[in-house]
Amino acid sequence: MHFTRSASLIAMLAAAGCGGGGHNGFFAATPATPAPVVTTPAPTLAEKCATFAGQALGGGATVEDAQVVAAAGAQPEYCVVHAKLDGSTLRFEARMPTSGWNGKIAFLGGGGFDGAMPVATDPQFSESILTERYATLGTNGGYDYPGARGLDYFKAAFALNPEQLADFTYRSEHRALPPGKALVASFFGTPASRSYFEGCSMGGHDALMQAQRYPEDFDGIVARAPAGNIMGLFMQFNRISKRVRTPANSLDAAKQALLANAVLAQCDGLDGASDGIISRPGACHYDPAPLRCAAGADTGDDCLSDAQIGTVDAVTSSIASADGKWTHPGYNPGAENTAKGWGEYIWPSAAFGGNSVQGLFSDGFVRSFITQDPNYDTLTWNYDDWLPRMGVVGGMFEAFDPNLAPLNARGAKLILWNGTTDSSVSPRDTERYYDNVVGALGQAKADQTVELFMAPGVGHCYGGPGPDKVDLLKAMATWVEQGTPASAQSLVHRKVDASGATTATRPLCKYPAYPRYKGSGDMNDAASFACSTS
Ligand SMILES: [Ca+2]
Repeated sequence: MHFTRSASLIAMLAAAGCGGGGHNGFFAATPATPAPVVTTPAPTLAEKCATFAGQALGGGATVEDAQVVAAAGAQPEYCVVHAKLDGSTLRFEARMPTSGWNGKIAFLGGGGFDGAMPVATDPQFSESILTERYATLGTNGGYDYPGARGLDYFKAAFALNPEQLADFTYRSEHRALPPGKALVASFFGTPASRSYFEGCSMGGHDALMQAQRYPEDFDGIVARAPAGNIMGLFMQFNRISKRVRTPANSLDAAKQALLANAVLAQCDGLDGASDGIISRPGACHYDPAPLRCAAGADTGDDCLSDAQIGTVDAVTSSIASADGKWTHPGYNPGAENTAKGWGEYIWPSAAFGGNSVQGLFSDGFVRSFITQDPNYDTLTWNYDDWLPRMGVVGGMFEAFDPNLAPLNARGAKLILWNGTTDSSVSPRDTERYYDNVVGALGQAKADQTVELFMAPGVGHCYGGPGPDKVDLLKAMATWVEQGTPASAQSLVHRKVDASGATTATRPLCKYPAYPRYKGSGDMNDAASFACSTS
């Protein structure tokens, strides 16, 4: 359509030029007039969008479709392009604003077992992706999960396919980045000046994979609730879910509240504020023994049986495989009775056939990644019987390598972030990873490259009693482009209500510091807190 319009415009301009030439032609001695300069107006980006359909991109990918999508909410009008890696089921999506592009790429990490394109409007992503008009890229993780996500989604059948397993576990973003960059450069007529990556959960895992295995790919990487210790995570998921699937081992709502209140009574005030937010989980050292029922039997909702205490111990304690290669540190106590605490991943639900979200995910992992038997009885699984296969899968999937020297040498940056009541990606694991990086690089080099911020009272990726919103991509861009580390930007976590209004703020404290109440002032105001390590 736009070519037709341009062509008619050229015809009009040419006609006007001929008229002028006619006047000049009246004087015979006049030197030959140069041909009139006719410029074809460049198509607008919106007009350009559809021309990409069917195009081959550098990097072995072909565009499937391209169309303009009207602005909606925070999302400005954009050109959406879907492309497929040739000979593969790996696909990626680009969303490129049709005006006001900031010249940069934000690559979005997916979530769960992937199978769909991540979108920047999801609440785990930084708001500046849309407000500052990044071009976004994201992949399907190597395969498309068809239709709505039912329980079959968690079976992760794709992992039985070696190519899809490789794409999902470590390489989908790395493969999609070159054609994605080529597409962005072609669309805007200039390459992106910077490329950033942001993801949460499995997207956080992917963020760590980029930082460790492909340090040349991105200028800055934001890893929220990063499931880098993915092998240990699934071992712990299986361990806990095996227990809670036996009803006598699980805690009903009243017992969950009993436990949560006992934990708060011991640990809430350790940060100076009795506000329902445990900001020093590492100092909590909670022991459920005082809640034990008489003789350890289940005698009612005012106590825990030995089996139930065993479950609390399983959730909060560490495990390790016999070869010492795969470990998990357990989860923090706190928020045992809320959806964005232990409720989200740990407790079983009738809606899941008596299974938990941890159980659904780990069943898929055990059956499709490890045993490669869709009917394997996951209640009998013992990781120590599968160490060779754990080694093969972990060699692709684990993203817990603390050697960030290549990232440091490039001058690229990594921001780590985790909620303290996350019951999927353990906050202890993210702290441990940071500590390991400091151990590998030394504090001075680590400080050039990585910072960790814990979000007290925040669950998996967002939500929970604690303030949870912070634009870490903006913080990253400021660090990379202006040299000011995130920890020197006076950042705050915000809690927002349904209308988007801020109802509470807390300072972001660079780990190992936490926000400590000064003893006076509004507990909903960040100014009433100071970052402290004691
Ligand atoms: Ca507190």
